[in-house]
Amino acid sequence: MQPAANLNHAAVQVEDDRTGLTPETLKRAFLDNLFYIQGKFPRLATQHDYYMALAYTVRDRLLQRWISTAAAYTEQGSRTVAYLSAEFLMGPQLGHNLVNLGIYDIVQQAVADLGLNLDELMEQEAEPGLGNGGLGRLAACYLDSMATLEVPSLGYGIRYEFGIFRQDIRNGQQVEVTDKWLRLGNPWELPRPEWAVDVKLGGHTEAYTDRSGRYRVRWIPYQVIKGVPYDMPIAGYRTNTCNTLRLWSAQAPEAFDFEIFNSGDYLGAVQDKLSSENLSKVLYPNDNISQGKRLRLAQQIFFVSCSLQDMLRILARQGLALSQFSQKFVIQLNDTHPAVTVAELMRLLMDEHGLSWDAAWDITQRSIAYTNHTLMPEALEKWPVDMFGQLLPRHLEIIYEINHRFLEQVRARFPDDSDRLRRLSLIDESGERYVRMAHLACVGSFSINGVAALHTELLKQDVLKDFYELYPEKFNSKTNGVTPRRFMVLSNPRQTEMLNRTIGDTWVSRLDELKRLEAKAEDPSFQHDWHMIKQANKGDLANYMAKQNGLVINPESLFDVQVKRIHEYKRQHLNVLHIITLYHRLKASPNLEVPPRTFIFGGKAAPGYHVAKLMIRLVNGVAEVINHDPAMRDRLKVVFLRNFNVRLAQRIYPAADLSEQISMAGKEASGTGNMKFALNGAVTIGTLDGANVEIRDEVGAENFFLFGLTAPEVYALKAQGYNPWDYYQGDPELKQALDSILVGTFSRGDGEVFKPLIDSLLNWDPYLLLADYQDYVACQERVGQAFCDRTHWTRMSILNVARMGLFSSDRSIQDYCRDVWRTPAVPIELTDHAQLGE
Ligand code: NBY
Repeated sequence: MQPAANLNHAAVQVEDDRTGLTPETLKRAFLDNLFYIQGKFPRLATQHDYYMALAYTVRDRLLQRWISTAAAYTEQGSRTVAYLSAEFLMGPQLGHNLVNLGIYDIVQQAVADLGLNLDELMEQEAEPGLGNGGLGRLAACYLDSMATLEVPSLGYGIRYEFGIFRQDIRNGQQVEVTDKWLRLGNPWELPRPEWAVDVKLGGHTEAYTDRSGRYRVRWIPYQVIKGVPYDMPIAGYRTNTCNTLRLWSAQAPEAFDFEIFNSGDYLGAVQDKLSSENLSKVLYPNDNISQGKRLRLAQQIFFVSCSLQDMLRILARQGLALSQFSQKFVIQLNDTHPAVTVAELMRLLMDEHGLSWDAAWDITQRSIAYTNHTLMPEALEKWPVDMFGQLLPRHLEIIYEINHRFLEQVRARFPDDSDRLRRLSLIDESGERYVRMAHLACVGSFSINGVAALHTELLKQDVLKDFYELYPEKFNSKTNGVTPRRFMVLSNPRQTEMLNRTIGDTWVSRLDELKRLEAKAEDPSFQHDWHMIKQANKGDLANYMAKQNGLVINPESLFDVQVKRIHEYKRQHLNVLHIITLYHRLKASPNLEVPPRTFIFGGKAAPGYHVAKLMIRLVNGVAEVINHDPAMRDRLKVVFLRNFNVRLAQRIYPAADLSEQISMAGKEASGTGNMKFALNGAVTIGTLDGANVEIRDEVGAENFFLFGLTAPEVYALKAQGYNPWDYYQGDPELKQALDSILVGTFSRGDGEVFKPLIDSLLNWDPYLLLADYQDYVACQERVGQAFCDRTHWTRMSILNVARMGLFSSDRSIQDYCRDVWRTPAVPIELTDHAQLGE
């Protein structure tokens, strides 16, 4: 369509008030946005109005890149990564965009000239908490790295109206509060209603013969839901690339309620509209556990179908044939949450676009790659066949057909091995029948990867052993990484400034250049400055803890930190057993020489996970006793920081001395918090689990506090018959710690509160806390001694940072690009696409 000729002159100037980058144009744009978008003038404006005005000012400066990027990808038909994830834990956008655009300082100045404070404005932003933990945050780090490396990519997910709940602590217990992050508007999104699509649910299927006499299937749904895309810009670090995160919001389709409207049931129609909108209402707050709820499955098919239809639209729009799908797109499945992609792509290609099974299967298998994030059996998603068939009758048929053909192949390869067939089947038939989503993902994809070397090995040996024997060529390992832009430059400006001064600023996008710091590790004046930076960061966190928790914290004390989701396998309660032991030791021997310590915890428990909630209560119970004991003043403090989220994480990592990574070996797939701590100069105490193994290899065993059973030792101990009671009876300090919890020392004398937690430890202890306790406590003694030698500790801290270059998400993405995606970089030239009529 040609635009009206007179619009040709409506070009936006590149360097004008909407896009200019001088303090003057920034200030003018800011005031303009305050007036014309927020509808406020300074005397009436709130801090939030100012935040919004600034956010729009920054967004305008992204649009030139965003539009140029979209245009380049369209014109060049660039191969694009479609990153499908039920979660994107983006965190606050303003600061991160300022860093990536390289305008942090100038905007800070412009804002200050107007009498405002940038930190205070950034505090106004409601962070998009559209994820639970590691998996969702990894997706966000990967978007940052793909944009930075100029890799064409589209993130696809769900625009949850309520993200992860806000955690309040009342009487030491977690209370969940809904996260209404969109309440005051979201300046970082653009709705794209013109690209809305329909998604079918329920109903039944009918076979028919088409005009050419071919067998076809038609799906008559019970319900149709409209998906409306909202786009968020993803700017690369100092590149022109600005990719897109496309999140789908569920709505009732107009045509649907119109029918009911004609039948006179207006209120019924409105009800239907409400129920449709429920689909994208709330993020399921579980990590590493699958609940098997119908609404959750509906969310999965919803965002998967919307995203695939969107890809097919883009393909057609670029004039490419269906057979070119896998040249244009590579779909990365972030765990099995989007695994129904395999069946939905088949359905779209066959039922909606008329392809044959073989043609559709060829495209599907060439396009999809699957990342596994867990070794926890309870996290492996499976759906009761009945529920699946009621919601997705056509997909169930397709899955049966995939399974039939798949098992034929297995039978040919392994004749007379019915046990293997049963283990490999997409359907679990051991009792109630289930669809196994990990199996669907393995069969439907060309690549299967774990997220750390150890994790991938354990997948091959255990969880996905049969698939590894069948398809060894599909398996590969991609160790996770984190973005240094958010987790160093933005969150730790002091350390960043010192690094820039010492080795220049190119490390931000070439993290292995941190190596050059090694030369400084022995330099006393460098060590002194390094130490002072850590002290300043600790002072900031101490002030925050004073405000939040009403505690006086000594910034000279060892900040010993465990922040992550609360889970038994992560063993926050092992940390607590050490604290109680240290407490008992200090009570018994007041002259004991140990450095003062501040134990800091943070993390959310899934609302239905009672033991995890008890673990939070235990931390707070221990905190209450220790923090009120005059004998512990200046020696021990225990702090639980409420509502751990991306923003709080950014405050905590720079202030940590010791990073607790103490999961039972063989359970944490990778961990990414471990990387964020080490990149901010914390030393790790950890087990040989997940990426800890690789971190220790990189930083050197002498700069890492290792303890605990290894994964093979864990299996051996369990195989020989583990009895926690033996450890309890055999170690007086352990017994004393557990007994003190049981008699109510940390629950105001109530001996019932923690009984379930302690009973489970004494009778079962699936995560071997009691087996690892002694080694952990001994290792913590070595930590305490090392901390007392400031020079030694500072040297370890410097070397940790210097040797962490491998753990940039840029490296992870380069590995995916090389081994899995085969997506070349596409540099973007800024062109004046605001010019209409071209
Ligand atoms: O993914 C985490 C792993 O535990 C961690 O070791 C790894 O570093 C990280 C990134 O690879 N997994 C994780 O965060 N999982 C979830 O959040 C999650 C959320 C929902 C569900 C399952 C897992 N679910 O089934 O609903």
